Amino acid sequence: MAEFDLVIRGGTVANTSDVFAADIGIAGGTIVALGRDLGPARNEIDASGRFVLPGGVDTHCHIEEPPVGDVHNADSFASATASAAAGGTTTVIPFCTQLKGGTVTANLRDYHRRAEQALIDYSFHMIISDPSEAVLAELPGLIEEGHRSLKIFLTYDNVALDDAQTLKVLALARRCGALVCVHAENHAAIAFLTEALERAGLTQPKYHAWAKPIAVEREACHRIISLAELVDTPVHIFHVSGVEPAEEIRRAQQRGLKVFAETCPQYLMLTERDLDKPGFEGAKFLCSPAPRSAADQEALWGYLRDGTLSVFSSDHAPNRFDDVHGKKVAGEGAPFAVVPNGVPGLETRLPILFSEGVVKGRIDLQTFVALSATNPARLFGLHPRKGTIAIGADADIAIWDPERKVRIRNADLHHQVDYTVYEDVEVTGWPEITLSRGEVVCWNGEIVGKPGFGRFLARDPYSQIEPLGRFVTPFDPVSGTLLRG
Ligand code: DUC
Ligand code: ZN
Ligand code: ZN
Repeated sequence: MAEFDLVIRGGTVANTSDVFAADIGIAGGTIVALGRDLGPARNEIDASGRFVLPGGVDTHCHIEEPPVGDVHNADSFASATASAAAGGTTTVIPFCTQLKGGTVTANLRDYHRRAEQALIDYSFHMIISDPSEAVLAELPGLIEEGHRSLKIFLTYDNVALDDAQTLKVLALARRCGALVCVHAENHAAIAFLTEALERAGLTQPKYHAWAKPIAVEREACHRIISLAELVDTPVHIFHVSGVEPAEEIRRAQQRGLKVFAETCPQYLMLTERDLDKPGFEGAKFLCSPAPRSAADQEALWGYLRDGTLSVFSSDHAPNRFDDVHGKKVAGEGAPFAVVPNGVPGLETRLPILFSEGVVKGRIDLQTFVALSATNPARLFGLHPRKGTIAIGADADIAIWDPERKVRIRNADLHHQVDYTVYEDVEVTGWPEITLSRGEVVCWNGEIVGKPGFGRFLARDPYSQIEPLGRFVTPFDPVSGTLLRG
């Protein structure tokens, strides 16, 4: 009888720690052997000349969220996870939304039901937009079930929390062992700037960047870091767009705080000028925070290299362009303030990081693996099951052709969005085969995985979410304990 279900032979394996030549033996969906000339298997994949990498872990992507007004998510769990797998990603963490006035539990049950169509494994963040007493009472049980991250917004009318509400969520996260992820922009400042721009008749997409200059992000980063420090709980800051917020984060990390942060492809690839495309085209590129300058782009690579930004996510936002349920919900030429935010990117996240980063010499292969898989898996309590090629880990693997040249075309992508902001961008390197728990999900661009194969990943407590035990006064406001007289 064959020892292995599958052996991947002759490839170059890369982890965050090492790059080495090895065969990978897989049985029962997990990696059971790493070595040379592994014995017989029922199936074999020849990976010579290929990189064999941990499947990507995308810890920030919007999938099948409930409609907000008339805006609908174009992707279902099936289409989004097919697209993710085609781009070398094998785990996603999307968002279960609590809308103001609502509770979390019913939405979570509904979201679990929708996610049953996923082709790859998944976990959830819980968006908290209204931390009422009832919601704060239901969260401990839901966190205990393994929904171990919360997401809060400091802006957007229907979801923004004020400082008092933010502190309540941070304190609860510390009590229950959960990580708070933050969309950090100053809501009142954006409203003030937007109104002023509207009064002056400046409403085309390019003015989105004027309504959300980097100062609104810098301020909110500083604020969330300070509030988290007051209650001694870690925070993770989403979609850092440039130097000023990154400097706030770096300063906090240098002071020893558990402040984690990510950036996304759009902040490496787009600038404010993309919002100024002719006609309404700029709306395609409209995301928040807004794309910044070429100098910010280059600086972000430095923060990715030095670990200030330890996660690279897509912030996949599946709003169609030519559609009244997407960017054109308020009509072609609508003011920027009513255009849905975000760009799609589940499938292009890793090819862009590989091509712009590894191939162009900005990061090495190990850093690529760290940013795309290992660090997000560790930060969200999924490691070592996910994010590494190691004995005992799930056989979530992307086999990359590092030399394949691809001209990105939306027609070739697997999402349900009708555009990509990377149309015609040429990349070198593409994942050829993607495996989830030892099963092929995507083979040379063809999706062979099945909806329903993906499993929910419940997350136990883990070290990144432990508090430091360090307070700004001799009093712990969460436990109510006097630490010294
Ligand atoms: N910004 C968000 O806050 N969410 C979705 C996408 C985006 O650009
Ligand atoms: Zn956001
Ligand atoms: Zn987002």
